[in-house]
Amino acid sequence: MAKVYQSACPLNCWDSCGFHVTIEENKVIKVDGDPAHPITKGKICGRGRMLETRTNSPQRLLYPLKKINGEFQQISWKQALDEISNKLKDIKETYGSKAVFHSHDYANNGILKNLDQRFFNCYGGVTEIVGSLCWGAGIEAQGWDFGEAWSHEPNDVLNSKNIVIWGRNVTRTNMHFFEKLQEAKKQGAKVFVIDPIYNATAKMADEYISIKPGMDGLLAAGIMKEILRLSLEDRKFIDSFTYGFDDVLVLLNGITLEKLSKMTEVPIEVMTRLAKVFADKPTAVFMGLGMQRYENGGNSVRLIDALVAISGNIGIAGGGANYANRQVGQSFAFDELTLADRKQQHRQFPIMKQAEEILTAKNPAIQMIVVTCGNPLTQVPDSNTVSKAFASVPTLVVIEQFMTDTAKLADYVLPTTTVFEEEDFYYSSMYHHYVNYGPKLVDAPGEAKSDLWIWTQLAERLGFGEEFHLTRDQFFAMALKPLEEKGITIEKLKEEQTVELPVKMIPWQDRKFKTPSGKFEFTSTLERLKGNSGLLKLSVPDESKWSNPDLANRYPYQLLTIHPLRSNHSQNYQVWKQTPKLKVEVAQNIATHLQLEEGDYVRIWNDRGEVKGYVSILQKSHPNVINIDEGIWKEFGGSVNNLTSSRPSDNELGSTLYDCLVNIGKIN
Ligand SMILES: Nc1nc2c(c(=O)[nH]1)N[C@H]1C(S)=C(S)[C@@H](COP(=O)(O)OP(=O)(O)OC[C@H]3O[C@@H](n4cnc5c(=O)[nH]c(N)nc54)[C@H](O)[C@@H]3O)O[C@H]1N2
Ligand SMILES: Nc1nc2c(c(=O)[nH]1)N[C@H]1C(S)=C(S)[C@@H](COP(=O)(O)OP(=O)(O)OC[C@H]3O[C@@H](n4cnc5c(=O)[nH]c(N)nc54)[C@H](O)[C@@H]3O)O[C@H]1N2
Ligand code: SF4
Ligand SMILES: [Mo]
Repeated sequence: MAKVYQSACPLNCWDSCGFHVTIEENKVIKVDGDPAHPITKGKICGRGRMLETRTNSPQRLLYPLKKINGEFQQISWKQALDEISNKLKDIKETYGSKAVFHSHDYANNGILKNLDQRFFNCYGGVTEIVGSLCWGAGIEAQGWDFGEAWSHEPNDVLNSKNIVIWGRNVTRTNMHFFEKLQEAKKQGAKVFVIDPIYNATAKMADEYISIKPGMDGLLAAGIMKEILRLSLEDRKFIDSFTYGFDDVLVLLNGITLEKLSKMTEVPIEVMTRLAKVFADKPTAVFMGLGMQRYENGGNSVRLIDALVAISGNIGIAGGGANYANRQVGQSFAFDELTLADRKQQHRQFPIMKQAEEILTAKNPAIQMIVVTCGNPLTQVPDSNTVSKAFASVPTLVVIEQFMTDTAKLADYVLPTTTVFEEEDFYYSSMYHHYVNYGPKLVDAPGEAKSDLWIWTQLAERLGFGEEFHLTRDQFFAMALKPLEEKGITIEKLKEEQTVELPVKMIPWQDRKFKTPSGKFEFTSTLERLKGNSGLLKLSVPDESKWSNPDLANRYPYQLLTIHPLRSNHSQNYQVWKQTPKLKVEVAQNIATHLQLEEGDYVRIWNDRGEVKGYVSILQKSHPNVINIDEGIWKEFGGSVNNLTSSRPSDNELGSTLYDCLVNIGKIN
């Protein structure tokens, strides 16, 4: 008989939903939203529902595989684990543990997924990833300005008079925030959307502001100039709680509004109107992550933070420079979980540059790559170099559920469980502050095993098995230790399914910032201490007519590769009912200029690579913009990351995935 159980979404997503999962005879039948979950309220997206299809898919990896003479052959777990652990032993003895590179991302937001780091730390410390393709530039930027990237709790938006959605594709990527927006709008709040693409959120907005990609910092500067000209700034906040305001004045006085309007391609009267909106408090800004995936991404977020600060919208109900909420992740005891103090050796590769670093690494060169919770061949920029790098290493081990582009390249593929086949608890530091519990509901198919089982088996063979001789409950308790005194335990989480974390609901209400000066910093003292200027800049993307006119002549169009509607990155394309096709969305002016029609087959290229796909015309988007949704597999026409650049952002910790010029032509 079918029975419904509570569970949780593991996907890397803003919303971290609670689930109702129907199980019949050890099989997942249906995945729905948990009506009792405070954010989910019974509604989930297609990606969540498709976890049923993914779990039951005949394409699931079921047995350990080893590549022999270019072909995968099924081997036993014993053979796979013995061979991999022997290689790990030999590598450590001969080259040192740093000769192993751990390539990972955050495909699964379970707390126990962090135990991969426990394994590699106990092994002796490996070459690790630093930075993030996803949100790195903005997190670092808010670290400089506030001392931390913290957001307001979801319901606080109902206190806002004005809500500015700055480059977040809310309807598509953050659906439960969209519901809150609708509620706020019903109560009379005005919604503004700043985005180069006229997306579904823009359609519901009171005003859509079309902007040239990568120019958000300059728009913030223009609005600040108007706020100051009209004397709308919050003098009290600036004088009492900020540092470096004189530097902002110097910066803004060095450029005219006309120039800012020309560069952002936003009319001056819009800047004036937005100045008044920011002064009509409380005004909340909700930044997305797309707009910081540019060379100037960190600086763009800093200029938006500065705008929110001078208008006095920080630390007040209904205000805020909302980006991510790191308070959530900071609630757990990661050092104990990962045994951070156990590593003896240590080396870091920036996540963007992992391919180049692998190809050039010396002392030691990379001998083995282990991939967990990631699909770097599809998701990391400059795929052609990534392919070359991952193919160049003697041993590539990929722990996966599906035969992805990365898995295809592997020497060993180890089949792993999906969310409903193991117990964990799930959280996301992107939007809300609730943690969800997910029990084991069904057995894994074939011989698929959890990541934790794999680490435990390898640890036994490498002589540190005792560090994994803990039950899941013991690991959970370890992670939740800092919350114990507030009454949050694994027992409570199991009983209540969803628990609210004790975070600050309105950050910076006490005006005590986590910066070295204790103030909001327009000029970063943290950066000054490192010998840098720490000043805000009026910077532009690396690939633009303002910074590289020759390149812009050859490649006149800006390529965005935003997140797909019906897939979480590369995770869902293979289970769609219809075979995916690469869709090339082009601005109307490009279509007119090149006489492109809906459905035309086109090539998009730059010096790094090319892809081919079918035209779809974007209505009302900013001129000269092309979009191809990210994540599509090679066999369906991908990867779009053939075209993107591996340069890091201005503060080194973010990506420049959308800072990408291309050309386009029809294939006859
Ligand atoms: N459906 C779906 N939802 C997802 C995911 C998914 O893969 N699919 N992934 C999840 C993850 S990991 C993340 S990081 C989040 C990302 O969530 P979002 O930040 O919402 O998504 P992005 O696709 O990165 O880009 C968002 C918006 O930024 C706009 N944009 C691009 N460049 C600029 C610019 O220069 N200026 C401005 N103002 N806007 C710009 C794009 O047009 C797009 O509307 O989504 C999460 N949710
Ligand atoms: N061009 C372009 N590139 C992008 C982006 C973009 O906007 N444009 N977005 C970037 C962003 S925001 C992000 S977050 C990254 C995401 O990059 P990734 O996290 O690498 O992307 P996913 O497609 O989610 O791939 C994760 C893989 O992990 C596997 N997996 C799922 N669960 C588990 C598990 O429990 N254990 C193990 N071992 N494996 C599991 C899945 O099957 C999947 O193949 O991509 C980045 N890349
Ligand atoms: S992918 Fe996001 S919105 Fe969809 S079910 Fe999972 S957490 Fe909810
Ligand atoms: Mo992300």
